[in-house]
Amino acid sequence: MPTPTAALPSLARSELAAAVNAELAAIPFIDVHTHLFMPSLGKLGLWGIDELLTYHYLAAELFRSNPIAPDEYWRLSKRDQADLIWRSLFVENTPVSEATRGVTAVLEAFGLRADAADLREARQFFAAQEPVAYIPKVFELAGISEVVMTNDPLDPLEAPIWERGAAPDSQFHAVLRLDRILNKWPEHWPALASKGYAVDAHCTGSSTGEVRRFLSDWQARMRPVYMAVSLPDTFQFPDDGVRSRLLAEAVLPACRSFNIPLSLMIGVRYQVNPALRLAGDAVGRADLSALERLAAGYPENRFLVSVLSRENQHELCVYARKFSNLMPFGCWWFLNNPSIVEEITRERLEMLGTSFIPQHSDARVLEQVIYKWRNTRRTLGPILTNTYGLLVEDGRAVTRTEIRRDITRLFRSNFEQFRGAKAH
Ligand code: FIX
Ligand code: ZN
Repeated sequence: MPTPTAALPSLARSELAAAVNAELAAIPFIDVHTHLFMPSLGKLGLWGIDELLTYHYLAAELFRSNPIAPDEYWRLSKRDQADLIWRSLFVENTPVSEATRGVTAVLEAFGLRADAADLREARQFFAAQEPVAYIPKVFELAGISEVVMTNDPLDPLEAPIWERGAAPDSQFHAVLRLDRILNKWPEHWPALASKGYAVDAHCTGSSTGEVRRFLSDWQARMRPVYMAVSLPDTFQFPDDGVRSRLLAEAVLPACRSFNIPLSLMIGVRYQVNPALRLAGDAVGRADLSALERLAAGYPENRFLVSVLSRENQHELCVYARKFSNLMPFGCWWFLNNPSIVEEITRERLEMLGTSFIPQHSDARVLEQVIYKWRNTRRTLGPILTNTYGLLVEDGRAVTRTEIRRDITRLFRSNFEQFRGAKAH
């Protein structure tokens, strides 16, 4: 963190861009949603060129530029998948998409050739990295101080590591992810029952109380900074289904007792093309009146909210103006492209001032934070400069200290305050 300085003189309009970009570069951000894993979670953590190239965003793009059938692609080794993607999207075609250009930005950040005909040099470099020493270097290149993970207590690979005792890491904050419980109860209630929680197929009787006990056990184990769930575009609340009952009787009371927010990521159309596996999800406009009823009905709860449909963004801003227990965050997934990030961020600044969280990376592979945060800074610079320029034009001077305060609020303290009590 830059050392605090006394208030600096007001800036001329011509000085704003340099001040904004310097403060964006100097302030380490908190990445409030990723799929990265702390070192003690072992091989769950993905890094290196083959993982970067086989990211599900790039797999989806491959099938548009190469005739290979998905089933045939999935039968290839990870190395062969990466070679095919490199050849198809980076050699035979120009890597102009957000996700392909991102890989070139990572290579450039490490001084590696982004126009190589093959992956020999890149593989040699990444194979020589030692993860624990490497992570701080990657975070420094990305300009982030810490990331928030996605941790699934019912994941058969991850849960046992936590149950054996995973060493915490101050740069990786845990999150209790609830998709299997809230969205797929029929498939997953037996896993809870097998662990001694008295739940049943229809979530009746002691089930919601037992889910609350399960959440309590995992809160003690993980010390999560929030709980989270991804929700379909069809999400309704309340309805007469299991998810509404679990939210009302287990999850929301648990969040209140732990003093942590619930993150709602709304608007996914799951597996519209199952052949693409993780790349098979799409987007749908959601009915955000469900969010209105949650925010109004549970004023003691705090909700981090990201919506996947561009068409839902403006109404999310309006709801955030009505309910201060809503915190819009990020330009999620298919929205994390400069053309859309600009639209969303400008309307948030216009309607919410600096009381929102502009971005998260959603990184699944460690080095992705390098390009995702470079892109955020590159997109945010002109937007903030323009915002301050309008303010100067309308008669209010701006100082460097104020710009530093605002960027710190947007990318650090909004989250730190909204998450509530510090993780133990
Ligand atoms: O639900 C989520 O956390 C989504 O971000 C992921 O499921 C999605 O695959 C993703 O990585 C988007 O960027
Ligand atoms: Zn995610």
